[in-house]
Amino acid sequence: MSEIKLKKDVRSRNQQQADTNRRLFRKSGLLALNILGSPGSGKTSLIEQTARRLSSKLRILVVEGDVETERDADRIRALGIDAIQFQTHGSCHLDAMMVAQSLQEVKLDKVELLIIENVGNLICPAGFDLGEDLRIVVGSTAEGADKPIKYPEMYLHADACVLNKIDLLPYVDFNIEEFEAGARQTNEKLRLFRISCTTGSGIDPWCEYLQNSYTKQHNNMR
Ligand SMILES: Nc1nc2c(ncn2[C@@H]2O[C@H](COP(=O)(O)OP(=O)(O)OP(=O)(O)O)[C@@H](O)[C@H]2O)c(=O)[nH]1
Ligand SMILES: [Mg+2]
Repeated sequence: MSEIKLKKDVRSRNQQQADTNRRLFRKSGLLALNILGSPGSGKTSLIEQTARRLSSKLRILVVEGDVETERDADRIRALGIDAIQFQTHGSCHLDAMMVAQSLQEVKLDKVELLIIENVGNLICPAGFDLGEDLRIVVGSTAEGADKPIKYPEMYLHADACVLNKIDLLPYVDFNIEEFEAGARQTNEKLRLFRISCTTGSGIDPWCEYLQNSYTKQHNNMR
């Protein structure tokens, strides 16, 4: 089999499972997030902050994707939030089958907000639909403002972009306008958030966006 044919088969199998996941999520009435971004951009920190604010309002389940270790799931569990760790043992992204496997034993009708943290990587996760409702790309001021134009796939299909670590702006050479213009150039519909998970700055509008998205989804199902 040629490499191109093999890639097409992998993508189409993934898409079938992603469609199945999405149907299941819709039936359960939950809002599913796929959180992507480079290693260390602050994906888990964002989930921790989100869980702290929203766990009294929405029942949250987190699926953590990592190449190795249970560390990120342990961080979420330390907050009293249910978390499942999926270790890919080498794969640089989650796929829809991995998500389905992670959720096999879960009663999804008890979940209102499902947060999936993808493997830290600015390339591969972009090509794999997991069945999510919202795709969120997390960047940080430590990575350089040119990332959206250098890795456009990540931004192209995202619904929102969180720029994290804005507390570092006085110390790093980072042009926030350049970053946001690059992100918008790739995807003009992108919702932009400026956040610091360390200070908590910008977390409120982000959580409001999630709550409104959940309410909209829930009302649409009636
Ligand atoms: N200064 C600062 N540091 C942050 C912020 N958010 C996260 N960090 C730090 O950045 C590092 C990486 O954060 P994580 O949340 O583990 O990043 P991640 O994207 O989940 O990393 P991987 O799962 O390994 O891809 C940690 O040392 C965090 O404490 C922030 O807003 N400001
Ligand atoms: Mg993480």
